[in-house]
Amino acid sequence: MTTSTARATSESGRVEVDYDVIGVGAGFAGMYLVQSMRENGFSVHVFEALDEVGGTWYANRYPGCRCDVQSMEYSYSFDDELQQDWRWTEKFAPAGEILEYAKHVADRYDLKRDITFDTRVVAAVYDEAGNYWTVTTDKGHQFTSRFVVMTVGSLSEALLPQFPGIEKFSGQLIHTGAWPQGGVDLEGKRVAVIGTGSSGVQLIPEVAERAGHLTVLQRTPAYVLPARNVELSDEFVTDFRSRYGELRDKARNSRAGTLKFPSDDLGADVPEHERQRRMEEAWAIGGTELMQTFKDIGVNQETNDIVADFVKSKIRAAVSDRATADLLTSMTYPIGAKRIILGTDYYETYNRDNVELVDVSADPITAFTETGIETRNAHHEFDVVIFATGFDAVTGPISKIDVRGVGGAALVDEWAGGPRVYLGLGSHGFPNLFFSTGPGSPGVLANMVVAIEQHIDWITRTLTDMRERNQTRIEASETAQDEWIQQVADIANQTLAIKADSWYLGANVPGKPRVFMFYMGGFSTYRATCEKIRENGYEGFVIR
Ligand code: NA7
Repeated sequence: MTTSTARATSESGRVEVDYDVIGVGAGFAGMYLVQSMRENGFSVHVFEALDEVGGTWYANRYPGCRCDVQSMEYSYSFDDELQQDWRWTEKFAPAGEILEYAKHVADRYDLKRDITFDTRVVAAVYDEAGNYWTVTTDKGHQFTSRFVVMTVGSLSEALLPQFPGIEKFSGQLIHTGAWPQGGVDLEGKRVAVIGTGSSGVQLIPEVAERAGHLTVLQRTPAYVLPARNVELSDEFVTDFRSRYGELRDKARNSRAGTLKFPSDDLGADVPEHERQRRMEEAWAIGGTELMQTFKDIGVNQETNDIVADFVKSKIRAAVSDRATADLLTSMTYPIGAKRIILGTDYYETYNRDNVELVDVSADPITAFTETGIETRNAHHEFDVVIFATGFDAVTGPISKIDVRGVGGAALVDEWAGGPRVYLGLGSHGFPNLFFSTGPGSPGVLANMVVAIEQHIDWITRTLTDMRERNQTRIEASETAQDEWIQQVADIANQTLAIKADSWYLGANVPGKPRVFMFYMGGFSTYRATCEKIRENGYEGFVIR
């Protein structure tokens, strides 16, 4: 074990540290952390496990991967010149283009000189006496900092179900979240895709084009809305750029950090023919437009049923085989309770001769064999098995790090019953540790880039205020944290989102506590709350 810099006690009695701030992860959050801290005169360093910036957009390079928030909105707003210069080509950007954007930003602001790649943070330990953190990497190096910011990403810990016999399989096993660099040759092969969440839905039509035969193993069907992705015209881009400032403000003051605004009407108040007309219009526009048609889709079961039935009718119209259509429409949870999925030709793909849908809820996977997958009633032979099985979301990557707070308390123990974070930003017992888009904040329910900028800006301003007042220690109070967690739970409990076994609740990970991880009161309300707390002298935080 080596230590990069010897620590010494300065004349002021304060322990000297290597950096003011260490960030963990160089996705969009870690990159902006470097930029923002630097701009404000803090020394900062970020460690990244992969060998490139971009986080999830670097790891998820499976065919068809793209963002479900419009590209002109899913981008940084901190520098007007950047948003004026960068030219997005499509309404919903493919992962590769988002990665190019991330690399462009890294080069443009020379971010990489403050990022160490190929280096995973394995531990972060707080020293109470000296009020600093020691961060240990998998290379055996230690670095100290006054503050640590977890910029680890929400969907960075791939979930690979451990089926019995998986090690015996002689073909290729791939997870969508760790797609091989050089791509995968699927030409003419017998391919399985396990999982029909966002990754599966984006991937399946692409695999069907290449594979000899594709078997989709579906446990729960998804509500898939047509993305209707298009190339962006010069006129559109020019107009958007000319109004960027105003549009960014609108997004920041919206429910989801996007330019989507729900209707003011309750489903029950709209006559049946008008409901139908609205839903048809929204379906034709595509994207998440359908989810904006009535104000109460997310909270009222009857309104939700109207929209869910509409989608099911569209699926039936698209899929020619009756039994397959039955399976694809067999969802029993409310629409929107799991993350809504945007697809392109997803349902139509099941009309191809080389595509088969297997229901693994009725006939579960029991084991892998040398040549394929065994279900209770059948054996399927494959050359390639693709796991589109999702992620140990939000808390997964944090719990992989041995985080120790006051008195050596382990974060994983403190969070054993679910994450405990005030405002999604700081945790009691873990002073000077911040989370970017952490549990208890709107997180993935908002446009992630907007949410990231809001969090990093808030953290930077907090550190700046503390520097001005010669303060060095900030910690969430236990009372404020308890109240916030209760508020987050109360809001979630008023919605239909708790009625699905989704990764929002940790329900996809065996043994993970079932706790709704996101603040559902809306991004604009959340942002205003964070600002008010700051203006009121950081209410709920103890600073000294
Ligand atoms: P998701 O949305 O968590 O989807 C994972 C899919 O894999 C889902 O259909 C799961 O079925 C299925 N799954 C998971 N484990 C199994 C096992 N053991 N057997 C069969 N099927 C399984 O992950 P994605 O990567 O698609 O999307 C994650 C987010 O990335 C997405 O929401 C966007 O925000 C971007 P289940 O529903 O659990 O029955």
